[in-house]
Amino acid sequence: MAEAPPLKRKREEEEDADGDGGGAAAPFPLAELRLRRVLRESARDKAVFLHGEVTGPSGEGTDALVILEKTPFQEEKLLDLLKKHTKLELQMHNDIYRTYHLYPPPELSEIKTTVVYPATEKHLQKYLRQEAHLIRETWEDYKNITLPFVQSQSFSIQWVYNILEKKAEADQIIHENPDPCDGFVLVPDFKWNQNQLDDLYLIALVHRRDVKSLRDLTAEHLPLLRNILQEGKEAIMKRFGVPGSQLRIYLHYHPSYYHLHVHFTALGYDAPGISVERAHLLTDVIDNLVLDSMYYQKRALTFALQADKMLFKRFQEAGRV
Ligand code: M7G
Repeated sequence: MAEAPPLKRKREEEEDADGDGGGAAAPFPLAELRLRRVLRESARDKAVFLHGEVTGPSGEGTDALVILEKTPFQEEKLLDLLKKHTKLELQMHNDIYRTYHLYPPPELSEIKTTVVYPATEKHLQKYLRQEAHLIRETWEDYKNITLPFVQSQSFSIQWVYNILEKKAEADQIIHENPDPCDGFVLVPDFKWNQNQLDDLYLIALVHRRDVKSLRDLTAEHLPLLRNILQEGKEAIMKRFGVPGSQLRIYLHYHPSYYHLHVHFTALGYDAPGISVERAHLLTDVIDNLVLDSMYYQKRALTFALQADKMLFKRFQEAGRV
């Protein structure tokens, strides 16, 4: 088990209501949440995704997405976990084999809780368990089907601008290259609670705002991508002591947010979204662009789409699935 990062800083509890990320936020009214449905649960990830509704003073409800997730063990807290007011209740005993229910004190049984509030239908859809199909998107498909759809429908990227403009998570920045063209900001991903390195997860957000995804990349972006690779690895080594050879550094295609960003995760961590149909290693992306500047405007890219996603319907209407 890896040691805790040398520095853990507490995040702002939430973004403020106007979305610019500044100022103190009112706490999320968890006790007033009405559970509408369980969108998905994962025994493997020990996580559950909930659609809830918060009823305001006027009586009408606002949708909220709540993700509850059990966190990995922290080595330095194990002694406390075994000794400190922990209740051990026998479940079964057979010969030399016993299983127990262990009830730790509340401070040692944290559940990481992510809240999107107010949540849009798209946020809820993202976590709803549905049947998926592989799509093989040619450049023509991208131009004719995907791009118009993305331009009209994609998630707001205000949170990205808040980070780039230091309106949110400014105290979280691990590294910044301020160059407006070839620079980026490296911050912990909000999937990571920063308590242990086992599930280390950071993202590099580029300063320039004209690159949506892998599809926009050409050789012009090589200096930017090389900066992210090199400086990102160095900054993570310096801050967390994890060498570049133990990092998985990749882009998603499709991403959820169409502002170019690169994921840095611990190699030993099976982070969501590392499957072959979604993750593209940054080193491979750089090599492909060196070979052919128009590589990502020429080749077909494969990704999985859930059957009830609007984009899937567009591909169906165009006779592409
Ligand atoms: P993606 O490839 O666009 O989509 O990655 P995915 O969420 O389906 O993987 C965006 C990444 O940004 C994800 O790893 C998110 O966990 C992360 N992320 C999303 N939001 C809204 C925030 C945020 O407000 N702060 C931080 N630090 N990370 C975020």
